[in-house]
Amino acid sequence: MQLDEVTISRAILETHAKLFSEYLELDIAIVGGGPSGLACAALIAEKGLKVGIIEKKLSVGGGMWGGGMTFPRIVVQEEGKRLLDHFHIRYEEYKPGYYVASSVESVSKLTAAACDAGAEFFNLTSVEDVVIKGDGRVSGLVITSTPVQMTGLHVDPLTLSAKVTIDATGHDAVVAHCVKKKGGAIEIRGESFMWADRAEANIISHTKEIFPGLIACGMAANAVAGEARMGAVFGGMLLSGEHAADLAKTILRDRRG
Ligand code: 48F
Repeated sequence: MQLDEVTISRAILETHAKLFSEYLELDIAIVGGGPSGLACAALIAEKGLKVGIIEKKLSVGGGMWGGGMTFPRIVVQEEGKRLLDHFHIRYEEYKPGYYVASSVESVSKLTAAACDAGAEFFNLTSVEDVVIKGDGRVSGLVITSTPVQMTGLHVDPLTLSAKVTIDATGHDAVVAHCVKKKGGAIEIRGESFMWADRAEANIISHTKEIFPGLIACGMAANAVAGEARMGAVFGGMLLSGEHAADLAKTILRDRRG
């Protein structure tokens, strides 16, 4: 077979433009492809909803790749073990209730699960603002190309719509800050000191709709709530992603009536 460079370029441009255009109207927009966003994406897309993951970096995985201080291992406690099983992530029991998994395998299998479930990824894409109109809820996102953002070039962004948005941007809680910056009534208390047990115990109650149409998930939920951080234990991230998926489904169902 003789390859033609223009056909390669056209294949990329035409297929991505078509997909991008279809995904400008989403059921669920997940901002951030870290562990909580990936788990959430896989568990919502599994139910047949149209899910897009917007990730500013080249690769998804967020803070999970590096494990603990570059040692590529993560710990998941008893409560999160069933999600390791759900995503076919292998682990060993280090001590009762402490399960250790490869961080690389964990990111890879969460990502594969999200792909298999039908979620679509938009990497190198940064969320820089939200759409809030007369109904007072977050109904879309303003997105730009990360290289454009990094270089500070004066290029206007694009916009997508989403019935529900999930802020899974980690410690920075970027989407919550976008809402607050323009006067939206969200109190962002900021992350507190390291206290793994407390942070993990409370993350589910902090995973909630923090503004109409916007759910905080993962470390963003703890940062908004003024909750502790937890370091390289990841059960709470998976469980928070699962809880955000359930909440998003309920919001959509209630809105349909
Ligand atoms: O930080 P991150 O991994 O968030 P998470 O899912 O998990 C937290 C843990 O990794 C760890 C921890 C607990 O074990 O303390 O830190 O809550 O992933 C957040 C993702 O959001 C992306 C960012 O690149 C990362 O991949 N992100 C951040 N800002 C934006 C964004 C933005 N403006 N637009 C798109 N993506």
